[in-house]
Amino acid sequence: MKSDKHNKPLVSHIYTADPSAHVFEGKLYIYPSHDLDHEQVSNDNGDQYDMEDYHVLSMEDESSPCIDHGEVLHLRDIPWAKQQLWAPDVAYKNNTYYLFFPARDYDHIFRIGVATSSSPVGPFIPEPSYIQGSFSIDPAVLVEGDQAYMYFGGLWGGQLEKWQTGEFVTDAAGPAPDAPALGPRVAELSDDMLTFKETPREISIVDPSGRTLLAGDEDRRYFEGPWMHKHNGKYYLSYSTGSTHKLVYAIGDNPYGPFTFQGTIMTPVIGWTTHHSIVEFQDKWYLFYHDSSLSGGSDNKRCLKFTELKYNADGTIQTIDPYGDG
Ligand code: FUB
Repeated sequence: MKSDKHNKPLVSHIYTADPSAHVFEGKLYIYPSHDLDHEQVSNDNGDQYDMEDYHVLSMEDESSPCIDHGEVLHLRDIPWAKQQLWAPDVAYKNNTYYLFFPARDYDHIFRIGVATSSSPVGPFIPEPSYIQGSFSIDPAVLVEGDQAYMYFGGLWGGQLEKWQTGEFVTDAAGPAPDAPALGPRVAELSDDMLTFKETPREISIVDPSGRTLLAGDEDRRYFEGPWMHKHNGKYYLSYSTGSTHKLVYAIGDNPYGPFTFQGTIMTPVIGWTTHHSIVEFQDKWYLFYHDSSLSGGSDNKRCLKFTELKYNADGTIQTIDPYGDG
């Protein structure tokens, strides 16, 4: 039976967004961004998302209360980061929990950092510098046996357009509408999870005919918030389409792709951003996401929610209407 916690704010004492959900030690842990109630200007650069710390949430099962374990990392303790702690993720390997997070450095460039803990609820101790060679936002890490891959990247405020040459170009524009869309990036992580083992590669997302999605195809092209999960041996890359506010997915045969576009996981939510994660827990699959319902629609004051995610027999995902009856 569906718990009455589905599609409701998971917590309401703080604003939360960008949930990365994982099962650690038999329990469900959720690593969100912590939205703050401030007066920053709202613009396409994302200045309104001016977050300063991370909390960890957990649930024993889908019906139990969601516990806030409190602040586990603060901006003031990260030597290289100046502002904007955006969407994080956590991975477990080497008996250690690794919190990966994007932030702007003192040159206003988004980089991706890592902090470690022996516990899934932290506290997390940051490394002195960001991961060398990292850029842009929204890290999501897939651990497969001894290997781990980081997926990342976001357009507009996430600065992915500025890295097309491999260097940061301050005023670089995005591709023309009829040119190939920018793809998210993937890099294998080193065994100690603290560095990239390789130069990040751009992921190709193609339509069912094998043609690369175009930049003007805003209903399908990659914008931000990548997530990677495996189902029946296939690799599912899911992400936000940004300007068209959808969560969509593409399927591939290996961690690097290419990935073939499939369809929509979730139709638009209240608020501009949409960001998610997918996790299998106690024999069900769940979609964690956010909307701005708790604040009455304020883009930078979001709240986490979850619902069950269902596959069809052919491996495709059933589209979810966040405000439907289903
Ligand atoms: O929360 C700040 C940014 O908004 C995230 O990094 C994006 O994915 C979007 O949700």
